Amino acid sequence: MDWWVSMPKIELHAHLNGSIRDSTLLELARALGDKGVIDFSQVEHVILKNDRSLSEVFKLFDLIHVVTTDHSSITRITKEVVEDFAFENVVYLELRTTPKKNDSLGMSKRSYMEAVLEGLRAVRSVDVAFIPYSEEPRNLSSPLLSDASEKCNGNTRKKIFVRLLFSIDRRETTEAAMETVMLALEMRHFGVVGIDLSGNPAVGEWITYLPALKFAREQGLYVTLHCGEVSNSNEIHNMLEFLPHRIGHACFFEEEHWRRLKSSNIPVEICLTSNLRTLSVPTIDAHHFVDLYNAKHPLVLCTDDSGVFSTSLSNEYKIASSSFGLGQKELFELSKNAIEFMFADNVVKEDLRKTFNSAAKNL
Ligand code: 6MZ
Repeated sequence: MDWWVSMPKIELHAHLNGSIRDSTLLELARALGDKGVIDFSQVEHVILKNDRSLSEVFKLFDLIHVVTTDHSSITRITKEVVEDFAFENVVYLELRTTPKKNDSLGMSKRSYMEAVLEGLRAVRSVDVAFIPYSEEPRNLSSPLLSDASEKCNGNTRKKIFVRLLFSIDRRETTEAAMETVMLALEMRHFGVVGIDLSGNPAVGEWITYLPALKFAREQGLYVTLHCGEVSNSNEIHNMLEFLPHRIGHACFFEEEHWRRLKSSNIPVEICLTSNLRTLSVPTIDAHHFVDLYNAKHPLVLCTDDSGVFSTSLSNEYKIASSSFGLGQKELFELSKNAIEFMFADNVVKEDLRKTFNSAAKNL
């Protein structure tokens, strides 16, 4: 496991609230129990349960949202999630989250996202670079991006690039989806680079989100879609026709979908543990990773919800190695290749190529 931890990694599919630490979730739930907002004894076993079907996962998310959706909890979770990824040598993180509105807490989608940004600023143990270079004031060392050569215990401090994707939840209306896209455009200078479509795949219609997704792409935002998490041939077809910049999962694809995917070269975010836990693939041996990898299709390994599925990105690489017989060299290359599909500018990509090249010499 040590090797997979020390290898530099790129995470392109991580949901903020799905990446919450178990200990934090339990602590926040207990505090709400003490205040009488929830019955802690009823939720404890739901949190601690390990195997969940896809529909149970979405029930858990509803519970997580009750527990986490206030400004200070969101700030805390963001800080911890970034620290956890940086700790296992994730050098670039695209973190996605659904901007939420909650009138009773005075929360708007904007104030929710400001709480996330506060969490990025609150990280002390590593350098977090989330403001795009084009927005950095010249000749000023930004308080948000401290000097990467700063020493910590004699070692160069770790640095992690973070970019944000705003998620549209499939329960949302066209107007709500559009509001999320408008907010993403307004917050671009804080490293918001794209839009994700996610949420319970059994809910909602593609046509509802299409106007907002089209608008996002026209305005230069990147778009990634949860695609084929359940069997829905028409929707998968329509999503692939849309030509998103990336897709996540691709579990319930039919022959026609594979053909279209491969000919359009859309990179796929692969989440092995998530797909197994939610029974979206029958066994690891049957996972479409193998076919796509052999076809040299653009792929990236991701965690999806490291908290909910008790995994880490290092663990996903370890699973790929032991399940598909891939060696360290192949998986190092796979990890490095993700630079080509990330939603970041060329300055970041160049910086990361150097990181990987120097790691290749040292590992
Ligand atoms: C689809 C998922 C997901 O946005 O509150 N989410 N959507 N499929 C998945 N695979 C299992 N895992 C997470 O993070 C939690 C939200 O992310 C989406 C769901 O909408 C979930 O409510 P945020 O930070």
